[in-house]
Parts: sequence; structure tokens; C-alpha cells
Amino acid sequence: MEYTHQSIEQKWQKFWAENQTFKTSESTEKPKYYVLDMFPYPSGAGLHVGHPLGYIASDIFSRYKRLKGFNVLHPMGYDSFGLPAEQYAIQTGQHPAITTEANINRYREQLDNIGFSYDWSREVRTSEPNYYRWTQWIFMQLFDAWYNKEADKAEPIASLIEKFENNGTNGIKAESDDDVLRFTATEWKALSEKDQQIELLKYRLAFLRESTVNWCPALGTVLANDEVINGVSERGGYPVEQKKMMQWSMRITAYADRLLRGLDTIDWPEPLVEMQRNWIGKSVGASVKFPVPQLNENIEVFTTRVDTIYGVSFVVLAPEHELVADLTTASQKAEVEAYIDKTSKKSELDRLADTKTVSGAFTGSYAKHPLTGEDVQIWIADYVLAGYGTGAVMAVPSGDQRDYLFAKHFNLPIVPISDSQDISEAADPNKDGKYINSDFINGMTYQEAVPALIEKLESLQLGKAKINFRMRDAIFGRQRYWGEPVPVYFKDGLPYLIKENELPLLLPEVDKYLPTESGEPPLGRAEDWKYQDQYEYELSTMPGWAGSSWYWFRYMDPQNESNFASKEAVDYWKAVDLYIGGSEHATGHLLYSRFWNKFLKDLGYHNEEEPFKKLINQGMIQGRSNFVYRVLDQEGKGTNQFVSLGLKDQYNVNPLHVDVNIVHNDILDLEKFKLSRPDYQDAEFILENGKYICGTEVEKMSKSKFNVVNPDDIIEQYGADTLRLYEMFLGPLEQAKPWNTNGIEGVYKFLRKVWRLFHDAEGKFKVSDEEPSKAEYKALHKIIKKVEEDIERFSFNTSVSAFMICVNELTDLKTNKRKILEDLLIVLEPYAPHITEELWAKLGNEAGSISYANYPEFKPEYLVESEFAYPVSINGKMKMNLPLPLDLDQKAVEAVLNENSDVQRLLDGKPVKKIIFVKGKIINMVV
Ligand code: ANZ
Repeated sequence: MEYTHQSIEQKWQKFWAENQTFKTSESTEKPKYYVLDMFPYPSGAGLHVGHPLGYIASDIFSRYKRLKGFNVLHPMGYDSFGLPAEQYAIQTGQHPAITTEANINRYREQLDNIGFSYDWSREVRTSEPNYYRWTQWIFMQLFDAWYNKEADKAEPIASLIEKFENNGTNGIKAESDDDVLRFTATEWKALSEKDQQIELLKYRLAFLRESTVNWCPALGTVLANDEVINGVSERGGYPVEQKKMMQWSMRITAYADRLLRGLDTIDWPEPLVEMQRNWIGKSVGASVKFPVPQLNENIEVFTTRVDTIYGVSFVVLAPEHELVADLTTASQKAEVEAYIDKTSKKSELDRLADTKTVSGAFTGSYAKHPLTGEDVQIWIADYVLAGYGTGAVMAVPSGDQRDYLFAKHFNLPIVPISDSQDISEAADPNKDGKYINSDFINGMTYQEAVPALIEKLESLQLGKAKINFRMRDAIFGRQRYWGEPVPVYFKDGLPYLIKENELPLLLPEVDKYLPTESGEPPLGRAEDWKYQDQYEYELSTMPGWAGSSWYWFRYMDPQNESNFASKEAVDYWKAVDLYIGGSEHATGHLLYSRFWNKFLKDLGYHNEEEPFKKLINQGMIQGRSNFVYRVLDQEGKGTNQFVSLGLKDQYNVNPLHVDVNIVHNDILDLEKFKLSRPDYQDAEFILENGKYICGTEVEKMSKSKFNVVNPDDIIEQYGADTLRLYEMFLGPLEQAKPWNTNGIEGVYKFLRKVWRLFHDAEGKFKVSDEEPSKAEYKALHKIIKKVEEDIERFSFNTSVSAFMICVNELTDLKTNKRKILEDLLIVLEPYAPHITEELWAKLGNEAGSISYANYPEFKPEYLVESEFAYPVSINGKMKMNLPLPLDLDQKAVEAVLNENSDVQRLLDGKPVKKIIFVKGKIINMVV
């Protein structure tokens, strides 16, 4: 019998499903291991061969861990709320739930074909009410919580209310909005219910606030910062503008420091950790107040270089700064307003990116320098961002490049701060410029100057040390239909939570998936959709990242009706041990998940500070496009002639993408090409060596480039085991690499060779129970060791080549010994689960059990070399190599040398005075 992948693979996939082979439970003595894939958004296009790369790697790892005796949780599900299904719904009227369901079924079929060892009984779908009720529940906990800086954790809002009732705001250290009131307990109690709620909203971790948002008119929704790329929406590439709106937000900034510290405790790729660090953007500095006596106000600035304060020659506010209107004098009004108008059209990114053009406007007012008391001009300029720090800077042209350009442009004073000549390093504490221009810090080092200045500013009540984070609170709302409803209703204009036992708040039906005529989100169309028949529900839905910010918990206990997951399940599975997914989620999903994880920990629902202990980013698989070359006529018009790659330079040609599925090893299938499009029907070919060779190029895998390869087609032709091995064989997991089917035959051939080890020349199953030879054991133990080491370091590609070498060796040795083949199957099982199950069963083992076999123990003694080729020297000069058994001692070696005719010839009769022998290293004869 030959190796027939179709029947074998279908048989075992059916077997695994029917026997629930990979169903995982918590009641076992085995140690746990949790392997997670980033779950897919089920798009209409289905999977291409790039998608399963990470899934195959994680499946290999999961299967390996099972063989190593672990109780492995390896689940899969769908991130099924989101824009594409909704866009499709708008175009076609089809309910997004229906499209989503169809897409999920397609995905499931494709995933099943690859032979993954998922525990499908734990599948989750974020758009299902029994899932999103818990997303809503977490939102409610966040609404009902505040961040106590003293305890460095979130607490129920009740504890804050209690503090207000006992001591007012006295002694409270909380993360909050900037405009919180200060009050005594009596004053608090005297506040109306409404005013109390308004105040509490400034502390809640989920809260409503007016914020500047990325508004995308074409999509009719707000987008998160990481969904806007170069000023346009990530999806669709539509323009995005800045707009002020009342928005739900998440106080992720309360966790900034913990998010930063946690990065030191997890095993993630360094570039990803660095991206999160930059995104969080911790800056250690000071806030300094510049008094404005005429307004009886201070301009507060944030600076990381308080040591440059004696070089301040003006201050600059963001055009949106709240004091701008009051500061602007009558004569400057027109200019300032024109400038503000101009700025409002620029996105923050544009403002940051443009470091060359200098623009700004003078307000006409002056502030007092906090230490010298001198007047400094107050300007506005768009290089100062409203949302960062305090939205104002002290400008030091002799220390900061942008301030320098600004001063030069507007002819403002430049006050030197150090004796260094170079502007850019004028006061750089790392270069040894000395401070000048201030008796107070002259002669100090930077390390001395900073604390001295902060102390002085503190004593004047004009400044203090401050840590600033670049990260902003996360917007948590979209004006779209296909998302989780926010479990909130409004009474007197204020938000209130619905009751927990009213969850889930179901997504209502609407007649169209578009905003209402009055510009309200689509949920505004739902008829009679009111809380207790009278109160308006929140009409925006949760953002795409809500459902994915906690999904790994739901897999632990997916059917739980009374909790997001039971305490027992959470205590057992703890955190994800290995997480594999794309690097595009660096600052979105991976940051939000860490935030929600920490929050749920603070409330006592679990004990893990970090959700994903180890993370690997799989590299992108790019497409490998093929081209044909259409010959052009004199006028440059396309003819029906196509010239092969090697001859194309002799013609005037137009390269055209050709579907990679009708090209084999870069050779075009001429008949299929003619059939592929009506205008190719009469195509004529200029061939080389009787073949049409196509050109190639590596590009993104995309329909428009005709280079999409569907895993189903590969599986049909070569089988899932070949696909799995081949995807790994392409190169290191983390690296980007082009898909290239050219080498797949080699992998397929390898599996046929494996098959043949178990069969005789007539194809009859035949293994022997004889004791294997040393050479056979050696080949086996080499692969046992290699694969174990490779998988532990996530180097999957190197295992595949090692398998090939091993099977070649065993083929040469004509191995068919059970003792060798049985272990070989176990080692190969994670990579090629179907063929190994089949052969395992043929060996007479209990069906299906190879997934739970024991990974063979590596025995080093089989690899110990028994022979060594000694370099033999005479008087220190190397003369020859002499292979000898390694267990020979000096005496035995001397005897061999005496007998050996080659050695004797070299000695040419000279008497040997001494033989220096180092076991396993050298022989030197002194004559
Ligand atoms: C005076 C100074 C002198 C500064 C000097 C730098 C160099 P990071 O590291 O990014 O936190 N800054 C503060 N708020 C700003 C805002 N809203 N928009 C634009 N720039 C702002 O940098 C903080 C520094 O960036 C601050 O320190 C401030 O300029 C500026 F030789 O103050 B510095």
C-alpha cells in the first residue's frame, strides 16, 4: 500500500472529533500548560496559507507538550464583532450575524483540514450573547471602580465614596481627571445626587469625558490611535479628522507604571517590548508654574530639563490651551484666531512629524519667570501638543532644537545656559558643558542641579517633580452597530449601569446599519429600545478590542453561566504560557489585555499580574507572484503573444500578473492559462526549451496580485501533514518569508519515505522485532535530542531538515525495527499528526493514543562516538590520520602503532624515543 494522504487524514480528523481526543479537563495530576493563538477575525476571504503559520507552530508545541506529559489547554475561537461584516451589511442589507456565521463555518472547515489539536468544546465567539454578557460585566466592574494610588490598585467605587463620606477629599490619592473638586465630608454629603455622580465620573475607570477623537466620516465612527495609519483609517484608507466628542474612555493611564514594570517580567520579543515602552512613554521631569499676574493664573509647563530653566526666554502654549483666549490681547486677536483655525485642520501626527516648518502666534501677554521674575513672552504654536504633559512648554532655545528654530524665526532672545558652543548640546549633562548665567546652579553637575532646582521651586510653590506618560486614556466607544452594547442608560443626562442580572444587554434589531438622520449611531434606530421603557440606552457600542481583552479567561471555563470563569478554573490555568500571533497587535490588543488582566486581578478574580508569559510573533508570509510577458506591437498595444522570461528582453513587453495556481515550479500551464480569461483564449507562446517560464516577485499576498494560495488546495494535493511540515520548513518562525511552493515536493517525498520504512518493497506493512543496531539507535537518538532542543527554542524549521536526514539514514540502514520506528513516530507526531497516527495504529497500538504517548527519553550513550581519527605526528609534524577505537589506552595504542605498516613506513626505521598520547585528541611520536 502506498501513502495516500487523503484517506488517512480524513480518517484521523474524524476520529479526533468523534473521540474528543483533545478535550481538556482540569481534573488531572499532570502539570498544566496553556498555548494560545491570537484568534482570528473571520473575514469573508477565508484563510490563505499565510494565516496558519502561527497556528501550526503553536499546534506543534501543544502536541509536543502533551507528549511531554503536560495537560495542555489549546483552544480556538473567533473575534467576531467588527467592521468588515458591518460594511458588508450596509452594502447588502445582510445581518452581520449571518455573514459572521457563514464566515466562521468556512474558517472552521479550513482549520479542521489542517489537523489542529484544538479543544473545540471550548470555542468562544465574542459576538455571542453568552460571551459578550461578560464583556459587558467587565465594563460594569470598570465603571464601578477607581484607582487608589496609595494601594497601587483598583478598588470598588464604594471605597472611594466611603472615604468622601468620612474625610472628604482629604488624603485621597487617586487617578482621576484633572478638574476634580476638593471638599470636606460635610460638603460631599451636601452635594446633590447628580453632583455626586458628576464628581465620581471623574474617578471611574470607565468614564464619559469630552475628548478629541479620530473621527472618520467615511466609516461614521471614531477610531483608536492604533487604527489610524498616516492620517487615514487602517481599514479602507479613509481620511480621519480631529473632533471633540463626549466619549466613553478607559483610564488605562492609571496602570501606566504597572504596564511598564510588567514588561520586565515577561518573555516577549525585544522589539515588541520596546514598542510598548515607547507607547507608554514614561518621562521623568518637573512641572513648573509661570505666573501670569494680570489673570491671577499660572501657566504650568512640563519639562524633562528643569536644569535649563535659566535659559527660558519665552513660553509656548498649544493652540487649544484653555488660557489662550484670556491671554490674547485685542491687537493680537485676529492673528491668534487665524492660527488656531489653521491648526485645527492638522492631525496630531502631522504636527509631530513636521519638524521643519516653524509657525506660531504671539498672544500679546507676558508671564513671570518663576526664578528670575523677568517677563517672558507667551506664544502659541502647533509643535506643542494639547494632550501631552500640560499642553505648555518653557522654551529654551539654547537647549531644544525646536525652541531654537522658533526663536530664530521670530527673532526671540536666545539665552545661553552653558559654556558649550554647540547649541544642540549646550546644556547636555552628558557632555561636559558647565552651567553659566545663574549663580544658583553655576558649578553644579546636572545630577546636582536638578534636585536643587526642584527643591527651590517647591519652596516657592511654583514647581514639583513630575512623571509624565505619553500614553493616553483609551477611547472606548464606536458609533457603529456590530459591537457589544454598553450596559448603561441615561437619567438626567448622567450614565447609570443596568443591573447585573439584566445582562446580557442584547444588541437590538435595526432596519438599517447606518446612522440615523439626526446623526445618532445605528442603535438609535432600534424601536422601543429603552431601559425600563423610559431611559435612553447608550447608543455607541464597544470598540473592536473589548472582546479580545479577556478572551483567554473564557477558554478556561467557556460555559460558565454565573462567572466569566470559575475561580477553580482560573486558579488552575493561571496565565497563558505561550502566546503566538502577529506583531501588528503590539500596542493595541496586547496593551489592553494586560490592562484588563491587571484590573481583574486587583478586584481579586485571579492572581496573575501578566496574562501572557511568553509571546512569539510569527513573521508574515508574503506572496510570491508570477508574471507572464505580453508582447506589445509598434504602437505599444498588447498582442496575443506571450514570451517566456529568458527571451523577454528581445521584445517590447508588458509584464502581467498570472494566477500562481496555474504555474508549477515557475512553468506556466499553457492550457489552463488559455482557459483562465476569454482574452487569453487564442494566446500564442514564445517558449524556451519547450517551456514557458514565468517571472517572479515577492509581494504582499493579495487577491489583486493573483498570488493567494489556499491551504485547501495544498492539502488536497499533498495533504495537511505536508503543509504543516512545509510551512515550518520555509524558515525561522519569526522571519518574514515568501510562500514558494517549489520545494513542497521534497517534503511530500520525505513523508513517503517515512511510510516506506514501515513497508516492504511490495507495499506490505512489515516491521521487525529484532534488536536495532548501534547505528540505528544513533540515528534515532540524534533526532530525539534535536527535535526536543529545537521545539524548546521554537526553532521548527531546523527540525524538519533533521527529520529528513534521519529518515535518509534509516532508509540507508534499511531499518524496519519496531523499537526505532515507534519512537520515531512519536517524535514526528507534533509535525505530522495524521501519518503518525496511522502508522502508530498499524504498529498495533491503541488507536489515537499517539497524541498521549510519552516523548522518548534521549540516551546520550547512543551518540558517544566509539572511534576517533587520531592525527598522528612525528616530532610535532602531522603526518597522517589513524582511526582507532576510543577505548584504547596508551599501551594498546603503542601496540597498534608498532604493527601499522603506514606508521612504520613514515618512521623509516628510526627508533621511537617516546610516544605522547592524549585520548581522543592526538598521537605524537618523538624520534
Ligand atoms: C524645556 C526643555 C529644554 C525641554 C531642553 C527639552 C529640552 P518627553 O521626553 O517627550 O517627555 N514638551 C513638554 N510638553 C510638551 C507638549 N505638550 N508638546 C510638545 N513638547 C512638549 O519631552 C518632554 C519635553 O518636551 C519637555 O522638556 C518640553 O521641552 C517638551 F533643553 O522643557 B522641555
